[in-house]
Amino acid sequence: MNIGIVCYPTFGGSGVLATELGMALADKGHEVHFITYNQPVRLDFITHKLHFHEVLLEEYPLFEYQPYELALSSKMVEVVEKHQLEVLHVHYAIPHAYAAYMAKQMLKEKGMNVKVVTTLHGTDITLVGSHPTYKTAVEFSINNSDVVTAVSNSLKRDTQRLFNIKNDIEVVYNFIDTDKYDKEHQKECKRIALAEPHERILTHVSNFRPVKRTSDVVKVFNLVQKEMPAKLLMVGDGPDRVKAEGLVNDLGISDKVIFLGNSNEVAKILCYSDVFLLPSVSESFGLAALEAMAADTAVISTNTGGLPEVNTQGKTGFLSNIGDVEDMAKNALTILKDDETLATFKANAKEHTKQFSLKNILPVYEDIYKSCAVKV
Ligand code: GMT
Repeated sequence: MNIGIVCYPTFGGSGVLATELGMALADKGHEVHFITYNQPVRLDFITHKLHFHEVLLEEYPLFEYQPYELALSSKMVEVVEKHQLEVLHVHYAIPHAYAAYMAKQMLKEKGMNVKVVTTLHGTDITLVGSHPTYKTAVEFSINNSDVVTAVSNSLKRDTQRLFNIKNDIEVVYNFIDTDKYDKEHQKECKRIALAEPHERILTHVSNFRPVKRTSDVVKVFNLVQKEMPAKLLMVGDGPDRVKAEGLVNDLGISDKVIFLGNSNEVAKILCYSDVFLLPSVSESFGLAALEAMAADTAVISTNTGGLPEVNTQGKTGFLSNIGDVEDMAKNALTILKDDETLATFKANAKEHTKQFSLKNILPVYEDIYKSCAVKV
């Protein structure tokens, strides 16, 4: 099929998922066209079946805000026409679903019928989308998509609670290319570069937005390192990074915490990890936790949103109430206390990722594209 994928090209989970999906579809022989303002960060190769169309913005002194939706919908029309796309799969409702609706209307005038699949990822519903500034347009775009998917049951429920939704929402879990993580593990894991052999390694990967509660990551680690030798790897960048670095300094643990910034090598970094910390205030799925689990890492998370659908209490890790850093630290220590317990949690985490494998989820999206493409 000829499929257009619209996403944020950044390190955020929705962009990562959309990019991995596009690359996997191209591997299976589909013609995939990414339409966005930059080359997606994880798009590390362009094959003859994988294309990138840049949405260019014209600077004009009158505009205090650039009208991105206009540029995006015009680009969508151009690419659909030129490459005969059957489906536009938009990831993250704002403004992608709205722009896709406009593109669809413009294409109708030209006698073309493109289908719009909207995947809801989380903050587009729970934080930003339901805000009165955007709510009307987001609700409209969801109700006017041909197919709507959500990345967890929790997000489906949130969407139905926060909006007046008239169409069905299909839950399609985020996925992981488990083979990629197996390959990373087969390569020599240079753990010694980051920690002494007797030290446990805890990791956090995020966009360092307030929703991730990165101060709690530092607080949990601080309690853990008081009980056992340990290091903390902080991967990613964002508004709260400076605050987290400040807290690390104040607690006098700078020699034990390494800030690595944004990275394209998450799989490689995770091969060092024993426990992954995700104390978010809201998380519709927690793709970062799934990636950690695929790299044999147990998860300490909050019990919010879709996290209980990914992390299983007492098996792949533990879940605590938001802000309960003492409980999170206690649980981390339970996992890390001896090699045998740690090995069991790591193995369970890895095993659990099988149900979220690319092999299982990719055909679900392919079926969605096929079924909506035949609808008139
Ligand atoms: O985590 C973020 O803030 C980024 C955001 C995004 O859309 O890029 O992540 C959301 O989508 C991810 C992929 O589906 C989910 O794994 C995250 O849980 C979700 N984030 C939140 O709900 C806060």
